[in-house]
This record gives sequence, structure tokens and C-alpha cells, in this order.
Amino acid sequence: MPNIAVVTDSTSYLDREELKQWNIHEIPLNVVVNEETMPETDWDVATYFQTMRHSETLPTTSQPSPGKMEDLYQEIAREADEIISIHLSSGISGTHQTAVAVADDIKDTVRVHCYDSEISCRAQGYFVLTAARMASEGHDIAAIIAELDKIKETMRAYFIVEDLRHLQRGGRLSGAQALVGSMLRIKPVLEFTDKQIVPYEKVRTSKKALARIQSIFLEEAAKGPLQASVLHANAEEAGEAFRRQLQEASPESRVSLDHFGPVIGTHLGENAIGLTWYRPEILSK
Ligand code: MYR
Repeated sequence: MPNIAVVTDSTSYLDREELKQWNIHEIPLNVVVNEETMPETDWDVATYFQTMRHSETLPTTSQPSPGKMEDLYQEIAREADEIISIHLSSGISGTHQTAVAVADDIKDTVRVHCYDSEISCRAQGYFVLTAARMASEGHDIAAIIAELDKIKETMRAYFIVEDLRHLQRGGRLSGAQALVGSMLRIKPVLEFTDKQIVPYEKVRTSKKALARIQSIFLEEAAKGPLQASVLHANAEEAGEAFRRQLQEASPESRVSLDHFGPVIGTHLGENAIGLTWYRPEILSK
């Protein structure tokens, strides 16, 4: 049975128990606040958003350094035969490309398979948890990657932000020409597609935008139960209210509440709300 280790970056925002239970290794991305660079995992999430609110210059983010990645892979290589390293979308961060370059540099020591989740947050977490479960059951890399590719086929993510300027400033909003001129007056529904964030539909209020996201979700849930996650950027109450509403509207699906941490929160801004899902073959309880 191959001994396969699973690595992800901090933007899957798995909690400590999940990382420990499934023996998942995590490499943090960084936030740069007032010129100080810190791993996002060193921040308490609520404190981070509070600091961001009061910071004179807006924080920025950075990917893990190649050196830190190599150190982690080398350390894991002492015990594992192979590594699967699952990262946030290559369309929004250079993390995956860095992992690919490092993997090539150390290919004589250990085989590292880098997997572009093409998404982030809990959606990325679904890939990571699936890989970790399958590795613990003794599946080989090919079987794990085939299963992740299957999950990707039904994976979707939609979200709204309070202030589009965060995404615009960080250069992570594609196809935004359609929004120019109306930036401040509308609450567009945004979606993740082809590894990037693009406007999906122009809507005037957050309430209407969430209702639109709910209707897309219910259309999909009508084809079979979904594993879903409501994501919030320091807006737990609003997130939980939306989660409850979706769970009641689709009792056969499974809707959890998760969060956008510091790195993703820097680009979305406080109070962003998102919904991501995929359709598993069997929805485990
Ligand atoms: C870096 O500095 O390399 C990190 C850049 C992260 C950009 C994040 C853009 C927003 C992603 C939203 C994810 C929503 C997933 C459901």
C-alpha cells in the first residue's frame, strides 16, 4: 500500500481537528499588514478583519516561498513515498505554479503531484479531505486524482462582496469591464469559472443577489443532493441565516457554514458571502 501524504495551503481553511484527524500538512500563505509579513494562520480571523478595517494602508497577500515549500516536502519525504499537494486556483495565485516548480526541483528525492483545485476555501477543502480519506484507505495517486477530477465536474461557487474595490485593487476580478461605471451601485453575483472570478449577473441589492444564488443552488439540488458550504467574511450571523434558509429549502442536501480567512478576506473584503457545492455520488451523513 503506497504511503501518500496530503499537503494543502492555508486557504482551504480546514480546522485544526480536520488537519489532525486526516494527517493533512498545511503550508500557509501570508498577509502583509503595515509592511509586516505574517503567515495568515498566525492571525485570529476576527482580529484580522478588525485590523484590516482600521489599517491606513490596505493589507496585501503573498504566496508561500519556494524555500518553505521545499522544506515541507523534504520533511514529509522522510516518511512518505509520494505527496499530493492541492492548492488554490492557479488563476488567482502563483502558489500552484510554485509548487510545480519545487516539485520538479526535488523529483529525485520524492514524487510530488501538484493538483490545481481551480477554486479555494471549503471548496478546495473538499478535494483535500477526499484525497486524505482515499490515501488512508490505500488508494493510489491515479485513483485519487480521478476522483478529484470527478468532484471538479460538479463544483460551483457563487458569491457577493460588499465593496467590489477590494477585488479590483488586488487584480482578481476578470471580465470586469461589464461593471465599469456601475461599480458602486450594484451588487453583482460573482462566480468562479475557468479558474477565475467573473461577474455572473448584475443585481441591485444583496438580498436579491442572495436570492439569485439560492435559485441557482436549488436548480442544481433538484438534480440530486449537494454537499454545500456557505462562506462568510466575518459575517457569521448573516452566513448562518443563509445556511439555514438553504438547508430548509433543500433538506436532502448538506449545507455547512465555513469562513473566508485572512488571505481570501483581503481580496473579498469584510461581509462577503459565498456559496459553493458539488454533487457527491453518495452524500455521507
Ligand atoms: C496570493 O497572494 O497569492 C493569494 C491571492 C488570493 C486571491 C483571492 C481572490 C478571491 C478568491 C475568492 C474565493 C472564493 C471561493 C469560493
